[in-house]
Amino acid sequence: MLYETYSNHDCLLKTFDAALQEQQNIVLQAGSLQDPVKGFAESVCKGMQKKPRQLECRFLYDAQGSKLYEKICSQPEYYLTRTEAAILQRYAGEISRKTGSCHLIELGSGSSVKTDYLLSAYQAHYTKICYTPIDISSTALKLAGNAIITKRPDVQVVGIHGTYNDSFQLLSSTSPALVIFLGSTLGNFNEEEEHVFWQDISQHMQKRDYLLLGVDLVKDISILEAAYNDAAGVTAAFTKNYITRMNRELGSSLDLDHIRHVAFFNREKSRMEIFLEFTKAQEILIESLQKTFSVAQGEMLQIEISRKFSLPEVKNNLHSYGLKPIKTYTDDKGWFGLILFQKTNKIV
Ligand code: AVI
Repeated sequence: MLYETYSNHDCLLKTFDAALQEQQNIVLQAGSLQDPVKGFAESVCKGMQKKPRQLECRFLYDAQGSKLYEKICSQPEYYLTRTEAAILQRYAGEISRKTGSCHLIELGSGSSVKTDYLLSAYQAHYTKICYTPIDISSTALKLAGNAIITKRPDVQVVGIHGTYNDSFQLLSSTSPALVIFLGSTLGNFNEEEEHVFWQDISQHMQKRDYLLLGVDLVKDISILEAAYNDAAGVTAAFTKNYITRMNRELGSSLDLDHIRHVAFFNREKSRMEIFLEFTKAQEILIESLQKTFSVAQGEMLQIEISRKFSLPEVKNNLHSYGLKPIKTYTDDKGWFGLILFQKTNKIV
């Protein structure tokens, strides 16, 4: 896979179009990620000034964090990935027939492992498949891209190393498209972030384009809490890796032995809440900004939320952004939902 960097957004869009025309396999890095340490420092500083303190979960995914997340996905308690994969395996053929031939664009593609069911189904029905994975981890993108072009030489891969914001404008040059948003990543947005996200997507999707959305559904609390507190401690290591990243990139000098992972279900807000609890008072230093924040013993920094949904709620909500539900797929236990939407012109 080629890898090129573009700080200018128009230039990125032009190169994206040219790569599609020239059948290149390439990953394009967007300008927003060119100074990740500065972005991280500013984000931590902002999060530490909130009340209660909240850090942005996207910084969980450095190279080590992405690896740990892949490991979480195979833990016995973390049912989300295998349940969604089984739904995809079962219905990818039907989904590909419903949408017809189209450009596949995946937001937050990670390892792209589950997407392979879709690539296989689209290849079985259509020639000339183009896949655009979009992710903030360059390691994950390069590994996934290389694996796909090796296994499926007829699939063209034009990836974007960037944020979701970097990719919305691509939607005007890729129609007809299927936008893929799996893994219940939607659950990591709060309601306000979700609103902005759907507004942006629906503004940029062309009429008749499709969206395939994977959402984790509300279920027994003990199952939810076990999924975020696996016995092998992989989720705890994933959360604590945030601190390792702060120590390495921001010079924070925090003592990891006195910070622990806490995750529980907030029934009122229908979401898992994941925190780092400080078991002794510590100072967080952000060297480049010359800032220090005191954290008291027992204080919890929120690192992530993971909302759990109901199917009618999701379908009604997206309908109001002009995304019409076409078909819903779930597993036998009704633990996870995959919904296919089509863009209409009507915003309700
Ligand atoms: C990526 N995201 C959907 C995961 C989730 O379940 O919210 C992230 C995760 N955090 C802890 N375990 C998994």
